Amino acid sequence: MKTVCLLNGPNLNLLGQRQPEIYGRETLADVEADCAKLASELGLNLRALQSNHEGVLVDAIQAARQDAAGIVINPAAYSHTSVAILDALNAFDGPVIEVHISNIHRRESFRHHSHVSARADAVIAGLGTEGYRAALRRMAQLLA
Ligand code: CA2
Repeated sequence: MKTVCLLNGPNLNLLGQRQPEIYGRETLADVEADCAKLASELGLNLRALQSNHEGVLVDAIQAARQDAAGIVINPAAYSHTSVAILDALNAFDGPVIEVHISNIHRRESFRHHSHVSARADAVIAGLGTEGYRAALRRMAQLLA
């Protein structure tokens, strides 16, 4: 069974606890559990990780080179700043799907550019937490 890595960046551990008008009411645990269930329905294995630390995310992307077929990533604020995460994703051979819960293009201008989008096979923004499940469905198609 192919493994998909679900990576979430800084502050997404607070999902469902603050700013529900922007990020919704689902917690990260809810998102990860729903994604694990959907992944198994799609014949995929899910490995989920959230970190507030850039280097931990880089390490997880490097580790994915060994055993993951695809990566779904919400790099959160690192989307807008991290060349290190982009470089790590460029060293990964499989499909990469970038997810943003909010529509970053309707927000402050510093959120409009994502370094990760230069590598992503697809970018989802503004679907709320449903974006993660949409990404997994597309990932299953790309890996079929
Ligand atoms: O819309 C997204 O998914 C973002 O990646 C979320 C990031 C933000 O920096 C990006 O520009 C867009 C922020 C994640 C913070 O998540 C929180 C969730 C609940 C409460 C507070 C923060």
